[in-house]
Amino acid sequence: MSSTQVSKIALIGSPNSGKSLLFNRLTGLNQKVANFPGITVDIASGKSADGNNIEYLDFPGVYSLQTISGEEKIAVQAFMSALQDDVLEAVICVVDCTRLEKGLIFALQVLEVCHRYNKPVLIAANMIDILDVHDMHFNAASLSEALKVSVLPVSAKTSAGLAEIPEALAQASVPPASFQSDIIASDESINHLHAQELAEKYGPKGDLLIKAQTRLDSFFLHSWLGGLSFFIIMYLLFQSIFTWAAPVMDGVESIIQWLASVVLPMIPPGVASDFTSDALFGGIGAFLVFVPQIFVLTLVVGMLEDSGYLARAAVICHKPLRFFGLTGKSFIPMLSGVACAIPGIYAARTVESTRKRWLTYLAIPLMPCSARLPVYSLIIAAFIPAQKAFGGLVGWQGLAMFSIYLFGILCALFVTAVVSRSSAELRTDLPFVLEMPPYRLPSWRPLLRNAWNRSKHFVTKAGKVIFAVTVVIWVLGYFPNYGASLGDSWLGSMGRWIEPIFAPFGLDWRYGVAILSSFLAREVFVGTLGTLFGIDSAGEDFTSLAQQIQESGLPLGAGAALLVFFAIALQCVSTLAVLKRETGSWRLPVQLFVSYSIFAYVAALAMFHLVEFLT
Ligand SMILES: Nc1nc2c(ncn2[C@@H]2O[C@H](COP(=O)(O)OP(=O)(O)OP(=O)(O)O)[C@@H](O)[C@H]2O)c(=O)[nH]1
Ligand SMILES: [Mg+2]
Repeated sequence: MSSTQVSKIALIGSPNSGKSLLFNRLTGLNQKVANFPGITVDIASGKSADGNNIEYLDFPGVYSLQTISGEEKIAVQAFMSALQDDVLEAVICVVDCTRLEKGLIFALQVLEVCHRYNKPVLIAANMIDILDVHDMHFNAASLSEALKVSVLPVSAKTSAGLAEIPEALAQASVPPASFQSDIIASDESINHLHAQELAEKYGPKGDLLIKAQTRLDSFFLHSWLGGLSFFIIMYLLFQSIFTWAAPVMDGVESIIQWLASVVLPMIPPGVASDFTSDALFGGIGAFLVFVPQIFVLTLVVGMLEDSGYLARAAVICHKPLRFFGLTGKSFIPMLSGVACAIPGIYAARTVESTRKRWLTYLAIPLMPCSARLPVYSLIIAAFIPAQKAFGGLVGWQGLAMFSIYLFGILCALFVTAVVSRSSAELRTDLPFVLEMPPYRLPSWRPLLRNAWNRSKHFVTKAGKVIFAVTVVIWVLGYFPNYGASLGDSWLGSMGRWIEPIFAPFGLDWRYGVAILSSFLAREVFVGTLGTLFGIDSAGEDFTSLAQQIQESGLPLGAGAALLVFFAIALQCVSTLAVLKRETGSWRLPVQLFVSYSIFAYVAALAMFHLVEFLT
């Protein structure tokens, strides 16, 4: 091997064994890690962080090399062809040493194929830190002797043993032919017996871990206690978005106001000053205020995932989801959709049944994604007072947010229920099998980093679109009369043209323009509206957008209609593009776009009249 040539090392193992965390440690990259099987759905690659010419490949977890299902199949095919085409230098088989038997069942298969293709194997016995905490031990040396390949105890969490990986890789040997013949070795039941025997002989002793887990499960999976705790946990999740993020949001708002008060006097009055005030502070500033909520939401969902609770939630949800034509496997894709539809759509690869996956695709765009959050927050802040009831237990704004989130979820379930009942074929299902990950205390650092990255990504990705749209909107709204009257601007004339579309639910043309601009990406709505109100209130003191909406006298029904419209409409170009990629055709994305737009419009109209009737 020449010094410039890169050697590729595959990281392979059962789901949830810690491959991605190990990969992140080895490469310094940031693959998604979570305490839930089936998180990685694509192969990621990255250069070794310590500068030697090693490239690590992080594979999706697989239970068996003789697999048949969705993303596992892709992973196995990719692994096998990497072996066949001789692109790998060596293989690291990651085994969770707290669940040694399960990991070994798969490791034995890996040894078998690596023997066939003449590839050295290193077994990384991961999560050794957990054994240390419980003062348990496992005999890596004897296991290594029995398997005739190196077994290196490591912890991707604490980085213990990781420094020895390059050395161990260099010395790793090709596994010898097993004592079983080829035909028998591919028989899984023999593998199971062998793995069980090895785990009993060399694995950690004691059932400390299992007892605590079972006790927790008897609560969280209890028929009604489980359901109740699920509801409470989800409710707290939404309250936390408001209560934890509120001070930071206020902080961001004060900083923007302060910046505006410092910067604006330095620019001579005229076009440049108006642009800075309306488009930069008004438009982009209005959107930045909501970033802390995205941070908190990602953090809390990450905590739940890492603790092992989400897999229990998927079990709790399986029965009700089945009623709506989905399966427990749809839970994680749908919940990921609460952050963003795009990872949700990728996560749907773990839904084995094609029909159920298709139904899951229908549900995901209706899940309340974080791009909707700024819109919801703005409207809620404009209409609902920031007061608490029941001795501070319930915040009205949090409650409103919970309701609108619930509304989105109910819409998703309504659609899948109706569509799944439309054909008998869609009702058939594969059995629901989901391995329960262990309960763990969440590790803070990766969670904080993940939340930070997500917010940063949101700002940079959405920021570009928002900036571009804001500039266009500002130019159209400012000229030809230099901001003297928004109504007489170019945008004003266009706005009047589209006004009849949204007038039936009480919105004037400014909202119409903001809604149309948000078909690129929902969060653009806030920036556009901020710019428009900015031009309109030229010369006045900087006030928050929510306050300006409040003062503009928008009827409550129109606010409610806006919420409903945004909950349903599929205003996201990226979601449509990813759906096209995953389904291989434009058919489903176009169908969804058209039908959800109509559905959104009709529902918003109904909401407007309902509220008007009641108030
Ligand atoms: N205590 C401890 N936890 C770990 C260790 N390695 C990984 N984890 C945790 O185990 C869980 C699974 O880690 P991942 O890296 O996502 O596992 P994976 O093998 O990539 O999983 P899939 O992509 O779903 O196949 C996460 O909650 C990690 O934080 C470790 O060495 N010690
Ligand atoms: Mg992974």
